Amino acid sequence: MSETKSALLKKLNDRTAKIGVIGIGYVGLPLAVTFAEAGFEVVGVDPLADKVAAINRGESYILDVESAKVKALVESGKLSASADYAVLAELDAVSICVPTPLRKTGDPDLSFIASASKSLAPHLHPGMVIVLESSTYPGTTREMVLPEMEKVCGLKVGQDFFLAFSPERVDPGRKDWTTINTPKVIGGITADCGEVASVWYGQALETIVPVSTCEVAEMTKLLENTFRMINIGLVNELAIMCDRLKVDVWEVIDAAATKPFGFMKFTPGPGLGGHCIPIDPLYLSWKLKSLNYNARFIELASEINTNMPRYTLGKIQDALNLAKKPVNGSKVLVLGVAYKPDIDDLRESPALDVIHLLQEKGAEVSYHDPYIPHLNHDNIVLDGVADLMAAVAEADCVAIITNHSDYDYDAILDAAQMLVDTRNALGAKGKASPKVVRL
Ligand code: SAJ
Repeated sequence: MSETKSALLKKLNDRTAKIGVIGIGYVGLPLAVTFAEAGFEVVGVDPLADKVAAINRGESYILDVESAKVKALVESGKLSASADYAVLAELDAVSICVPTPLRKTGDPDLSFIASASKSLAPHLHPGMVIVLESSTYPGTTREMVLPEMEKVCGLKVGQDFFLAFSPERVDPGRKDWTTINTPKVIGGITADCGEVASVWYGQALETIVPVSTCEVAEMTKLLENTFRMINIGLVNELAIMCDRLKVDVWEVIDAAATKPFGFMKFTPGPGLGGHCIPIDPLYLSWKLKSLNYNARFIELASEINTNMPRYTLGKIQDALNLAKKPVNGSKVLVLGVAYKPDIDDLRESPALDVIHLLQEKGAEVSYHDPYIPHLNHDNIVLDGVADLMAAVAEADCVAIITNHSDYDYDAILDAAQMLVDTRNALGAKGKASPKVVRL
């Protein structure tokens, strides 16, 4: 074994290695806290000064990370944050947890990975391990990150420094599966890279799943999220088919879910939100296009999911029609705008599309979300209604878009004039009520 590798392994095993996490968001902050709690000294590196300042004040801005935990780690000197990439020169192990969104054209936006790589490269030194966590197409680590690092003359990957990919598996709002206990897939540019990254992460995480290459690790993540996106697309189309057949799609799905094997329950909704599920699979289909292959499943599922906000508008029109009211001029209250229940994240939320569509039709749209008091997003500027039940009673139609657990659905059903329930939040009572239209 090379001296460089054995010296690094020693520091990782005795946890004297200094850790960096570039991008302290919903993935990076839990990861930084997890490494710090394992006994490493960790620096969160982020260009956003307010995030850096918050961490150094001992404050968390991520729902899943308690401020008390951050404060204790900052006070003990285990955790700090900086906007200065030069701190990376003092570190031994660096995770890159930056966003991988889509451009307006629908193509992958790899600018965050590119800029993180360019900012890190000047500080690369022998005996460093780097792990990319951002969800991306197979080949990114080898084709984008590695060349940046190898520009640092004389350093050889797998000998002088080590580079791997490990997909994040954060499910925002989930309490049972956390950064520590969720199995972690890791694949290196070389076998030595994979080994060093696995030893590092294995100090803090319970289960490491080593795979042979970065590409396998990158593709694993895309399978996980494509699996979800396609199955959500399937049940969304099932909702449309059941509507035509006059069959209760919710009853069908619940009945199918009684099958103890060979079935996994997904439920229809007003669209596909979040920073991963609607986006990551399109990284895969984009890459395959460059290889002259059309990933039809992904394209079709994306088309169905993207159409669900418009399908939801149709349901709201149906509900108002039952009350002989046009959309134009009607008061519509949207309940829940986060992209899924019990979190405060708006990214790619279908609620924003539904609000846009309603406003285009001339509806007077208001909203309520216990986690999001104000909307200033995608040209929608609205304050959440202050008195929920008064707004429910006053609305010509209430549209349940995100079924937060906080809501008293019985009271809402009693007080509303008409309701559209896109999440089966009202259950059997909603099914039985003449004033409820369901997906
Ligand atoms: N949705 C449905 N029907 C379903 C499930 C979800 O309409 O049956 C909708 C949700 O309302 C939401 C969107 O799909 O708008 C995505 O929901 P999600 O829970 O699948 O996605 P995320 O992005 O919050 O978290 C997922 C993780 N979710 C689960 O494993 C349950 C996981 O796939 C990844 O760890 C994470 O994305 C990620 O970072 O990739």
